[in-house]
Amino acid sequence: MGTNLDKVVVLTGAGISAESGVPTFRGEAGLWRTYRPEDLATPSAFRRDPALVWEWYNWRRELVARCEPNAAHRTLVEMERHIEDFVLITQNVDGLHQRAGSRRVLELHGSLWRMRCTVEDRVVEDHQVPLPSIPPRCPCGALMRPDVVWFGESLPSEVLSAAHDAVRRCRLLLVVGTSGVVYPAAALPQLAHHAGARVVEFNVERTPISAYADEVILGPAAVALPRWWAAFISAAKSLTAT
Ligand code: BJW
Repeated sequence: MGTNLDKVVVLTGAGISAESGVPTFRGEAGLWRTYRPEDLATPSAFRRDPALVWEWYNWRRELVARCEPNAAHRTLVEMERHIEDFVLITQNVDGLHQRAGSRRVLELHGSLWRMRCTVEDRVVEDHQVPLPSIPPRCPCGALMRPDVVWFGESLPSEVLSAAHDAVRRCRLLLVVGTSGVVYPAAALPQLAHHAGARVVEFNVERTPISAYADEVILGPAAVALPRWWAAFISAAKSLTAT
């Protein structure tokens, strides 16, 4: 275990919220087992049937609103407090990192809790569950859409570039609960590895990232991450004491 207490980046995926009760996308109980991404998570699906897409997002907002952050989310809040140069990058749209208390979160794929106008630049934070009307409309009359990144869409360029910068200069990258198959997010661990950072993966199973990770910790994130952090901080303290 390395004990550098600076330049730490964490990349999270749906698996970190699994123990909070938020379904992942892939795997046995994943959303894509029941719903086809091309019907619900693409710009053409939204053009075809905005009400259907909004019904699905409304259901997911209701589900997530009933969930609480878990011990893995809370560990990342602790890490942000202790580590000066710490960056949390998430692919998740559930907002649980922020609800746990993480202050600076780079949201690569947007948020369930924002919507944006399909005509104007207007982005609105909205936490109403259920939504009072579906599909919601902007005051200008145009349709609002979820402020998330669908397949075939570009990631927000400033967020992606901040994530690239952080990953390029980090010394330690923790990758927590992602299948590592959705790009460009899936390229971030490779980028860190090639830049010389130590890559530690937390997952319940091996993924494509496991092939080059320096350490793979198998187990539920809500157990494995707090345990790893307790060992990390105690090793760092004993090093500074000597
Ligand atoms: C636990 C656990 C526990 C369970 N503890 N772990 C280059 C190569 C190949 C393809 C492409 C490429 N570049 C672009 C593409 C196309 C596409 C893509 O990557 N497709 C692949 C699927 C093949 N990418 C895009 O379209 C992206 N846009 C883009 O690149 O624009 C430029 C461009 C456009 C067109 C052509 C070329 C370039 C956009 C991707 C947007 C992804 N959007 C979604 C939906 C967000 C909104 C919403 O939620 O509704 O984002 S899809 C979905 O996947 C969601 C997630 O953020 C994302 C990643 O999933 P994640 O988080 O990894 O979840 P799972 O379910 O996959 O995995 C969970 C993991 O947790 C598993 O490993 C479990 O084992 C583990 N786990 N319990 C720890 N308790």
